[in-house]
Amino acid sequence: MITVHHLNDSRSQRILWLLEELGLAYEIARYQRDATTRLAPEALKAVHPLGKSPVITDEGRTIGESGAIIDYILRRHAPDSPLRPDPASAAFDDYEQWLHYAEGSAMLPLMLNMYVGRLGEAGAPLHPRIESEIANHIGYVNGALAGREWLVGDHLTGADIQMSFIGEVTGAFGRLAQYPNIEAWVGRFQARPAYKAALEKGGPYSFARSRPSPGREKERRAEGAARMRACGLSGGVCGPHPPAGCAVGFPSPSRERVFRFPPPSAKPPGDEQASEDPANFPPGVTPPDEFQRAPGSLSP
Ligand SMILES: N[C@@H](CCC(=O)N[C@@H](CS)C(=O)NCC(=O)O)C(=O)O
Repeated sequence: MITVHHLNDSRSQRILWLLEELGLAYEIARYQRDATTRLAPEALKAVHPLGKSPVITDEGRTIGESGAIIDYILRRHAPDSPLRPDPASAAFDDYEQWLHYAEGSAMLPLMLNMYVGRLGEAGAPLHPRIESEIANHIGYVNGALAGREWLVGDHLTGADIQMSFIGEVTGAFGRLAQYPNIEAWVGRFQARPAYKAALEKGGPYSFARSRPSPGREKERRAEGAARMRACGLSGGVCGPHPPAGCAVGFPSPSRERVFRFPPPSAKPPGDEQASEDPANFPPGVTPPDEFQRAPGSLSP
């Protein structure tokens, strides 16, 4: 039986989705990210030397890399599934391209955006190149989806499942509104019963939820800045005002966030109790979306 070594809130979610689409029996071995760094636990290295997820084990074999796993499962366990085009067809060539493209090319500028964003001003010279590569790649995917529901042919294939993480990360960075074909496609695949079943089995998956579009982000910044002025603070924005204090932060998903309690009136500026943990929002207060990811995150 296939075992999916599943790291919470990660790319292995798409392998669970594939298995649900196919209706194959499988087991989940669960691994939990470090709460601060979001890195995988050492235990994953006992399964595969890289210690990354997804990894599957099956009949004595260990397979890593999402694209290879999707190929393996379809080839060995469901060769006639419509999720895998006929290897003799031109559609199969497109399908293979997407399987490789997702992690081989499209993820790179998205990852760079996350890592370089952590450098603050020091990373500024790299941003134009990163932005143009995001526009290049995500624009390419958006163009490929123009006038069609799925990436290959007229139905869902493993290519959509492999590429789904690209669409979802684009959404998690608040960029989907710029790419309406991707946005519609993400909505389409997230509505599938098998996708939902996989979510239930996999546990909380933050990438399923898109952040507000840049237009809405601008409004939220303005609202946050007004709350900051009301607090007599500057240099960030304020989340929805907690009853017991002030939440100060920077809304960009790529910038460091700091949360400070209690309100500045209770302690002199610079001496506030600082916490990077959204859990430190007062009881009953939900941190705004942009504060959900821990600033020490080193892995999407
Ligand atoms: N290209 C690989 C990427 C695997 C990967 O980096 N997975 C992340 C989770 S999305 C991971 O395991 N991160 C934990 C860590 O690096 O410690 C694939 O698609 O399988």
